[in-house]
Amino acid sequence: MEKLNIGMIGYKFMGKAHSHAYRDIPLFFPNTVHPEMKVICGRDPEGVAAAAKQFGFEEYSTDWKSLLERDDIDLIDINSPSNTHKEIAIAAAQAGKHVFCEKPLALTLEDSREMLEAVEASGVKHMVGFNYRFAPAVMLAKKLVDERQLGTIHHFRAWFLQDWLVDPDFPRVWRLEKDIAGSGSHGDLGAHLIDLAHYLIGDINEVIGMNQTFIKERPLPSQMTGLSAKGSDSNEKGEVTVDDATLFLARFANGALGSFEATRFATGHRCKNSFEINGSKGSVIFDFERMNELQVYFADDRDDVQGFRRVLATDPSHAYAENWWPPGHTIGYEHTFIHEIVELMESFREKRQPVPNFHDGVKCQEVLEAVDLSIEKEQWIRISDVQN
Ligand code: SOE
Repeated sequence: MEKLNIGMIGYKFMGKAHSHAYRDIPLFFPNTVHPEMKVICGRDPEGVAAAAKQFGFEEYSTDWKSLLERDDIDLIDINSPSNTHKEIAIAAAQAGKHVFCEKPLALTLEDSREMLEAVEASGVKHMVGFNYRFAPAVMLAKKLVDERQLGTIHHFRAWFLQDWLVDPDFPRVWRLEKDIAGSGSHGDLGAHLIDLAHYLIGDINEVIGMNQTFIKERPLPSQMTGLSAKGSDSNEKGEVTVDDATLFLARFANGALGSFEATRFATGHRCKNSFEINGSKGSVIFDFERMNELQVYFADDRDDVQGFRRVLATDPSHAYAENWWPPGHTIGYEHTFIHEIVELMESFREKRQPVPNFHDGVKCQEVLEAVDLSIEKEQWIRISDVQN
């Protein structure tokens, strides 16, 4: 079996999710290329040493550049904060390494374009981490749209609701700093919705948005912490420089209308990534909290049984399901990453680019930027205007 040597940068939330996927692939997808977990890299020697041991990497390093000089590393997997993506991805591509980068691809559209240029110039493979595409129920929705089972699409409405910032004492973590994160709910959650919209419905022509930072200052954290940070004991406060919530409307190139809502202030909702598609012949509803299910409505069902049916996407006819458990035995969040990385591994076996790749990352960044511009100018912005 062909093998691919992985060098990973970053070892927190996404580093763990990707590592888990690398470990599961030989067991559940034995016929694809096998990832070899070579080196994991991070700034804190103790933290990264512990992660290497726990995740199963052969070695660890505190110097990401050293990974690029090694002949035994084929792919650089970037899980570090968004402000590091550009430098690492471009350097990796120039060193001839394949690149897998977490979303959002970059802090700005311009940066993402430079990243795309670099990977294209060096001819390496490139992938961006839009993992929700890989939930089998989402892939079923895509199949129904592509087969025109839902007819002409009129509406796409999507919402990604979290509530981890409602407490004003939650510390000003790096995700709330524009210089590091690029944006707040917009690039973190909205980026997933935009990617799903591109995947399921197609290109967006124009957008208009609004946003809000509800709490403008927060106590500074005592260390670099993530989503699971508890209240800070610091008296010193720092400015929140990103959006807490961003909402926007969109017109798709195919005539459909879209509405998008991304927020970290939806009290009671921990990670509700959902969309609904309404077409002339039917509708579908996906809710990540019930990620094994797709609700499906067909307008030509008999009158007396009209209604949404609940389809459990765990049968052999559903994407990736044959590699898992017998029908009805459900899968979880981590499986979206496993499927995503199977796509990456398959791209090596089939000698093609994986999807979604940096082209999709740039497309997403175009919409993110157009929405920001529309908020600044208080007007509709055409995507073609930010493309030029
Ligand atoms: C945190 O807001 C987060 O973990 C995102 O960074 C992920 O991309 C999303 O999947 C869930 O929420």
